[in-house]
Amino acid sequence: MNIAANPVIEADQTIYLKDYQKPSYLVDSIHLDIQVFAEYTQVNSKLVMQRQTAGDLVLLGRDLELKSIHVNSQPLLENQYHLDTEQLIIPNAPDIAVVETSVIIHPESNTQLEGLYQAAGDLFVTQNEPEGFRKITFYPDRPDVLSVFTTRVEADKKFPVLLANGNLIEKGEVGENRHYAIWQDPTKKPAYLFACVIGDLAVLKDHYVTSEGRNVALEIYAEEKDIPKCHIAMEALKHSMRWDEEHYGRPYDLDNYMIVATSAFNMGAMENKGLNIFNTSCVLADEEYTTDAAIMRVQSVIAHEYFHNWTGNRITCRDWFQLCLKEGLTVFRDQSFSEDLQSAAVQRIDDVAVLKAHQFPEDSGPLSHPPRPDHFVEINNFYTATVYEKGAEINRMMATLLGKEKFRKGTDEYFKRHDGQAVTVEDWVEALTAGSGVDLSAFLTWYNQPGTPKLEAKGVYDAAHQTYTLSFKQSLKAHPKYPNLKAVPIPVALALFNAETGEQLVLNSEALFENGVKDGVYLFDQDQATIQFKDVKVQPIVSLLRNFSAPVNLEFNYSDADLAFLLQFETNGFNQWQAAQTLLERILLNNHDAEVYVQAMKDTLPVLIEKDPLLASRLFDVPSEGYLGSRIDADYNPAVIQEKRNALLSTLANELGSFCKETYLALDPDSQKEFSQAMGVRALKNILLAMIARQGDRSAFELAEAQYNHTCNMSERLGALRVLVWNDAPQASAVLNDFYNRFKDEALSIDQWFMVQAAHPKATAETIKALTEHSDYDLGTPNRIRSVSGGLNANPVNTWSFGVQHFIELAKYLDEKNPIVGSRLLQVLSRWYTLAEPQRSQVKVELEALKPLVKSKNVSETLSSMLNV
Ligand code: B3K
Ligand code: ZN
Repeated sequence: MNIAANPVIEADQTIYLKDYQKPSYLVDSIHLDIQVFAEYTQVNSKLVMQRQTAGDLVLLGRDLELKSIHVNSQPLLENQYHLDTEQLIIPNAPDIAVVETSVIIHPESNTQLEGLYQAAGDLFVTQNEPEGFRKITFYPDRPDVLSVFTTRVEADKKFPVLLANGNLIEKGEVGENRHYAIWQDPTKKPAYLFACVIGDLAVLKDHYVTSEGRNVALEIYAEEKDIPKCHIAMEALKHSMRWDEEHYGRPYDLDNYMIVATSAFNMGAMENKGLNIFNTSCVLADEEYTTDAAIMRVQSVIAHEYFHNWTGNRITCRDWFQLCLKEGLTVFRDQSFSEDLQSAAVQRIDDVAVLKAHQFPEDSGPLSHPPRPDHFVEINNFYTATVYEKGAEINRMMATLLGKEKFRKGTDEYFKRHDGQAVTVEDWVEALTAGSGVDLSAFLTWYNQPGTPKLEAKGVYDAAHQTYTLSFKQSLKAHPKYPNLKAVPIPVALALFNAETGEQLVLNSEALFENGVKDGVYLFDQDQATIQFKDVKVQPIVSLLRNFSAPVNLEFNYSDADLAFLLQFETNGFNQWQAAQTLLERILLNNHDAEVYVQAMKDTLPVLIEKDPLLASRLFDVPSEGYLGSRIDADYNPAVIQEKRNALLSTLANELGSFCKETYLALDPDSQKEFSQAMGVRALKNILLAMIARQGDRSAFELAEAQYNHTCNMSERLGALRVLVWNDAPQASAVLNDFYNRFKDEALSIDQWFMVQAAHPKATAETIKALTEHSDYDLGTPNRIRSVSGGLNANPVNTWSFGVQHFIELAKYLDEKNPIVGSRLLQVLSRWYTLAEPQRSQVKVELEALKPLVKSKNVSETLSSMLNV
């Protein structure tokens, strides 16, 4: 009997992209037989393998107890193979080898939530991306090995639901108490897309007829009480199916599509072929129990996983370095889908806000890496904002440059060329180039180098010659590991406005053409360049990077008055928001006067609230303390930022005075027909309520209490709860108790209850201790850990004081129990080196002290990168 235990970290386990080699064997088919028992699970597998290149036959396996192994029906003697903690190697294997293994695994004690694990008493699920399948059976577990899977699942009848990918081809009984189901997936797929589910769940059923006439059975599995909360996800699924047909010409290819919800999940969801597994937080949506933001997220994640069926599943990645090929493209696709669901400008604002709050800091610190990394120790550490969000931006830039029609021709070519294959980023860019007829090869530079480019621009108006000259310069901060940084192609969407009237200028199209400005987009792909607009009869104000046409840091010599002008007159909602953000950042970080912003808001809001209340609500977004901290590279003092931000919030509350209360009282979300409009009104009301409270107006508490009590909508209830709790209103503890009692059986709502308290502006170490000692706190449920840790981290003063210990303790505890989540939580501290002394050195000592205590590749790699500044 051999046990492949957890690997011990060795000196250098770095894997390099340049070392990629084809697998020596392919797998034509795999038959899996998974028998679940209370104390163990037995997995028998039969792989039909064929030699492709010279070399040993290599099967990867981790934490597997090998009971038997046969090749071409002959038992393999111990001296005929090598087994270590990570792989089983068979030298001199025949060219056609039928490999049969039997192993024992322990899903019932798998806390890492990777491979097959028991998620709750009555539920077993899998998570195999990127390398979980090797924890189920021995297999060439790499994305470029595609095979046809047949799966037999057997379990006690107390688990009535037995699911795997593909079509159900047989089911039956095994003795009195056990039963089985056999599933076959006709599509070849890599092992990371394998899934099975064994449990006791209820199901919501529907169906969808594809553009090709295929009638697809749709099923969402969840706990019985949660089935009513699955309708929004079901509608979003049908909508996504139609959307992908209409926008990319991609119909669904199987007769069923199943989604299973579980609360024990490390991330949002997983796109297993025809059998998605979702975190409950990304599938359950209901106005009474979950917020508007959560409802939007459910729709976008449902779409994201569905869109993977083509971008990820039918065309997959050759190796894990290419992760952003499927993730960047699929995020771009889900963002575009969501832009159709609500105010497109607000969707863009929210996506860019995430990019700037997470990806920009990541890319300027020790965890910076190219969207396509060229080396890693633990691939799970590379499911990052850079791979996902910056990856999406690269696709958006190419799409912007090509325009709708050519982009579609490019994607059509990609699907035509590579359906059924495991490919690279180069294959994608080449197909787009061939299909569109536009050479996009320069965009590969974006994939291959790290860092956020700085885009410096200057504008000069010459009234005598009626010209407006714009000059551009791009640069990247030097990076020790990437000495040859190159200029990247930057699509700059722009418009000129008449400074007197606020109207957009219609420009001389011939001159635009000469300058290379097409459809309002100038492609800046040199280190420096200048363009000139002619016949500009009035002083213009330029709006640059409209809709955030490239993921760069823009520096332009705007006056505050110019920004106020853009806040009011830009017709691109994203750039209105960007102007507000720049003004607010200047007030907070460069001590500019708040008056210009306040006046611009007064001038803009009355009309905008009528037209687009959601966009109006976003114009109030005062950059968070965390975001502001990420803009500071040295001598960062979180308390100073907090003080300035609080002062600004008070100024705004006072300056906007009676406007807030009058508007609050006049707004009624129930009078809106569209969900997105009602959501906007709710968002606005919550902001205004917080402002009224900040003015010190005691009636705010009564308004909040009334809002809390007279609604069935979670966004309204939570908005009111926050105002009462965060301002220590006399009603605070009563509403907290009420909320708890109302929702005690609703895990997602209770997550919010934890978060509100952890994010209290005056939360102390004791507050957090009390929450983590609460009987509903559970270190086995990532959602619950994130609710408290996320709440704590909303206040960087806390993060960088007692929070340091909190996150280090979590990383230590999770290092063995759940290293994926442990590594992720530790990253909260990655900007420690920007702190002012003595905090900087204190945190460094604590991080150094953690080093010898952690063993997982996940946490160790993150920690050593973090310390390598
Ligand atoms: N592809 C999965 C992510 C898997 C993460 C593994 N640590 C979800 C998604 O991006 O759709
Ligand atoms: Zn994805």
